[in-house]
Amino acid sequence: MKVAVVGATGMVGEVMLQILKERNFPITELIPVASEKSVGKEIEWNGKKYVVVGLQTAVEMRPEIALFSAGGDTSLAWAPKFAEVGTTVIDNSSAWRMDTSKKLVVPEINAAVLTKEDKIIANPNCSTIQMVMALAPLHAKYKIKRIVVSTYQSITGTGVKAVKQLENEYAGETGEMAYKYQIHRNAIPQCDVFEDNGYTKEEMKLVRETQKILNDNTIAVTATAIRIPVVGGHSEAVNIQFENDFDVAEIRNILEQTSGVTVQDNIDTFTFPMPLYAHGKDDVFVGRIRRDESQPNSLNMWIVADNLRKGAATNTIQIAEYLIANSLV
Ligand code: 2RA
Repeated sequence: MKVAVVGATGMVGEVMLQILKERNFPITELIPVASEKSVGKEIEWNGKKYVVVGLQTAVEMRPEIALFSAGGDTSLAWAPKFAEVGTTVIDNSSAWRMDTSKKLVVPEINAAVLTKEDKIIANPNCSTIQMVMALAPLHAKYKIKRIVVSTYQSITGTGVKAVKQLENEYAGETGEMAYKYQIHRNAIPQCDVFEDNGYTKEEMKLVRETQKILNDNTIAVTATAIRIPVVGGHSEAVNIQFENDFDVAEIRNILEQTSGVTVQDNIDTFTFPMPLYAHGKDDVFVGRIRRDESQPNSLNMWIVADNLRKGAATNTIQIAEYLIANSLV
């Protein structure tokens, strides 16, 4: 399989390369792609050296698959060009997620929607992926009526500039700011820009993408997305109201049986998920599972995942693996 990684020198791109190697993805030819300023750079992957190429060169090389993490503008401009030469694009930006003609996929949940005709496939937002991984099996069993989610998001979701800002602030140095405010010893209630309704794009992604992936626009979702100075992954406090009542032990059992989900939930042994320990892992970790005693048919839980892995790179590569396994590329 000839595979292009578009954004190969970025934070998610580098994790995609790492995971392609970890999972022994069937690559016969790797095409690392980046912006003009990185063209010509050498990268090493799987014991071999590769020269970074530009987008037009990569299109002309006609890869079977192109894994994108290069921002929405690049994806809007170049994903169609790859698709025109027969490449299947799996894109990490938000550019195509809400396009009604494009599939938005978490393989464990809705990979079955994919067909040979899908040449541009959207990878959901990291905070959406980890939430729906835990909620999809519960929705199937108890039918979700409403979700209230507060996220506590890693600075790696913003990118290298944010990591550098935190390092500078740790060291008491000044430097380029990724955020309007200091992030060290702080919590910033803004992830991405604000929309007209007073919610940020990040919060509205949790609303819109959840409904699309679960294929149910009756699910009410409201979100608050917070940036905090951690690097291991995103954490989410989720309150779910179901149409039907449930048994907490059965909820826990369903989650324990769910592929890609690990339940870490025992307050007697202080066992619960934390980003420090989710870092570098592909599972979605769920704990603090408990009935919401303030209203009927309602549950609280805490969900943690590495936002660069299952939240981005791993999910993207799992989609590609599904396409290959089902002869869709
Ligand atoms: C963030 N989910 O964390 C967004 C984009 N990676 O900033």
